[in-house]
Amino acid sequence: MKSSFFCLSLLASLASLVLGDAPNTVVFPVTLTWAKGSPDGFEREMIFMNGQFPGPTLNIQEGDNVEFVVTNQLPYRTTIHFHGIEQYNTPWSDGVPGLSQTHIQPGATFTYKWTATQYGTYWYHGHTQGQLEDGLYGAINIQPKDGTSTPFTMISNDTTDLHRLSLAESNPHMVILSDWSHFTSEQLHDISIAADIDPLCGDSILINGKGNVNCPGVPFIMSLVPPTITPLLMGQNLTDKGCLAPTNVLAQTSYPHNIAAIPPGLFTGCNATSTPGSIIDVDPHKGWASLNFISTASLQEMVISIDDHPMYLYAVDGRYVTPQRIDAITFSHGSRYSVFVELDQPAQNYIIRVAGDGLNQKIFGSATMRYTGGKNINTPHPSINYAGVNTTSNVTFLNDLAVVPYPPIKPSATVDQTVSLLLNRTGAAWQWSLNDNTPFNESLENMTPLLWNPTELANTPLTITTKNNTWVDLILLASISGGLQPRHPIHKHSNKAFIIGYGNGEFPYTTAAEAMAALPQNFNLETPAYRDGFYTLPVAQSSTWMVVRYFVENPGAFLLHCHINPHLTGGMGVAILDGIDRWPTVPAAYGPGGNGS
Ligand SMILES: *[C@@H]1O[C@H](CO)[C@@H](O)[C@H](O)[C@H]1NC(C)=O
Ligand SMILES: *[C@@H]1O[C@H](CO)[C@@H](O)[C@H](O)[C@H]1NC(C)=O
Ligand SMILES: *[C@@H]1O[C@H](CO)[C@@H](O)[C@H](O)[C@H]1NC(C)=O
Ligand SMILES: *[C@@H]1O[C@H](CO)[C@@H](O)[C@H](O)[C@H]1NC(C)=O
Ligand SMILES: *[C@@H]1O[C@H](CO)[C@@H](O)[C@H](O)[C@H]1NC(C)=O
Ligand SMILES: *[C@@H]1O[C@H](CO)[C@@H](O)[C@H](O)[C@H]1NC(C)=O
Ligand SMILES: *[C@@H]1O[C@H](CO)[C@@H](O)[C@H](O)[C@H]1NC(C)=O
Ligand SMILES: *[C@@H]1O[C@H](CO)[C@@H](O)[C@H](O)[C@H]1NC(C)=O
Ligand SMILES: [Cu+2]
Repeated sequence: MKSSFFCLSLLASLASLVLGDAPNTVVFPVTLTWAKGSPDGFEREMIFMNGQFPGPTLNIQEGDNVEFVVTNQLPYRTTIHFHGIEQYNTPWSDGVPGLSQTHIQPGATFTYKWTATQYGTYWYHGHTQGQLEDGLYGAINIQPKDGTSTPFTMISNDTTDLHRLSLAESNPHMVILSDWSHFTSEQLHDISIAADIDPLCGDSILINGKGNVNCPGVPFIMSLVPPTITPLLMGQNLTDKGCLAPTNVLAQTSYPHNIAAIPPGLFTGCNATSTPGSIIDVDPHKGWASLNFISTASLQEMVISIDDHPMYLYAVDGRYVTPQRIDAITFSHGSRYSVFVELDQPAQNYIIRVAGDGLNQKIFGSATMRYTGGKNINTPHPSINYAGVNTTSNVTFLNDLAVVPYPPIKPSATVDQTVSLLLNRTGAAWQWSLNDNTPFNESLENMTPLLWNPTELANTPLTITTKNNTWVDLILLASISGGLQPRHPIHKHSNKAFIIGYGNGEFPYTTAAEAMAALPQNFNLETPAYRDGFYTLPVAQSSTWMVVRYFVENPGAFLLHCHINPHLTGGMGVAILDGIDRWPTVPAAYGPGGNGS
């Protein structure tokens, strides 16, 4: 049965080469190795994919079948997740150990097979412990099917422009924004537990894998702290790395810490480097360029802006939106924003600025957008500064919660099930939870995958079950009772969801319907954002809440988790057993004893 299917799909892919129609099968082999690298001028051990960092871009067409073949030559176990990819009818290829598969052992090969049921910008990354922090990530670019309706006439009705926008969309510049640490993920996790701290201090920002360590000095860093934030520093300076001191009890709680277990270089000790940054070459004869930004950040919230070039946002998390002209975008961890840039300026170099603007750290990186034949830049006109703050009063920031999907789609007005989830820090400064103060212990990576045995965590707060073909509300309650909380980029595996409401304060309601009756101005059921990440509001003065609504249509075991890497490894996740009444039969190759191919 299986081998005849395989032959059929091979035949189909051969036929499509000739005929150009039936689904194509794209085989994409990736060999993972552990070697020394110095993306920001400091050498450490890290992960390479086919000898590259970031990994190679997976370029495919909507409808293609993908065979992503991972050969693990790391000295560690691993898995790979495809961020935002639905895994429709292939939940065993979602890449979460303990949920959808067992680990890929050193020396082993595993083939993830899935179908590109959506178009747009996505990415792949390691999903075993903190491996994302070791550099295991790359871009996915899925071109839409011919005839897909685009929103580009909302940018221009000029036929030349429209032609150029389409060409730009077909040949995008993939721009990966990441943050980088000089410590390995394993070291960071061990330190965070030994010292009992949340290790939210990095070394550099990388753009397409290149960056620098910047050390502008404490007086300059302190000049970036607005007076309203100064009280949160509790009389201390930010460190020379721009970080909140690990002794800050508001950020790190008053649990007993072991500050002596923090090695030099983690929060303090800035050694500047000056390696060449990334260059993105654009051709002004083409009129427009598409920059498809992906945040693969582990720690930092990042603001991006391009000198002298407004951006026409046209897709978010891989899907078209009603376009907007903006100057700056704030990126949550894992999110994707695709923009068009009109190449109508003098042929020069322009700076792409990326600033970490979180309370945890002031950190900055840049790349160059170089016009073909361009000379060096003369006078930069930045829209944002080193801290990601506007430099003039006319800078337009994207409001990510007000983005409208295109074509318009909206959720059901009613739901079949409501699940309230408490976002809290639990029991230690490094430890977080997403339900009932119960961390999703990292040792759960070792369980028999829930896909094979969905009752394994029954009667614990660590699984939620839903029925197929139903609408579900997830109410995300971020509680002030555990102290300050940053915005959490909560990511749902498998399908996207509508962000239908959010606000500050306690949420004394049991359903969205009750809350809507009391707070209609906080809800939007007509044009809500449709995302695979939900960026909760920060908890500073009060608790905050957010309601996301989704349709269950793809049975399987899918993680819902915070995408701040130390929060994920610190337990901030819960397994959603979607469509428990229609539980899938796992193919032998992906079940017990299967070899994943
Ligand atoms: C293009 O034309 C459509 C239909 O008339 C209109 O709705 C849209 O606003 C126009 N686009 C621009 C950029 O003016
Ligand atoms: C903060 O930094 C300034 C300037 O570098 C220095 O004068 C001051 O003593 C520092 N304050 C603390 C509390 O370390
Ligand atoms: C910074 O560089 C100096 C000189 O190379 C070295 O002694 C020191 O250990 C470095 N500090 C960190 C935190 O890497
Ligand atoms: C930044 O924008 C805000 C809001 O428009 C404005 O009040 C502020 O003056 C701007 N900052 C600068 C430096 O112009
Ligand atoms: C803001 O205004 C200044 C001064 O008028 C102008 O030079 C600049 O281009 C404007 N910036 C944006 C982003 O529109
Ligand atoms: C996580 O589980 C492991 C294995 O059961 C246990 O040793 C460890 O103490 C747990 N960690 C926490 C923080 O509960
Ligand atoms: C959140 O966790 C803290 C301990 O970190 C605890 O005191 C508090 O009660 C928890 N909040 C809720 C609502 O359970
Ligand atoms: C789950 O529900 C969706 C939406 O109704 C449907 O398309 C799909 O076939 C169902 N899956 C199963 C396994 O029943
Ligand atoms: Cu978080």
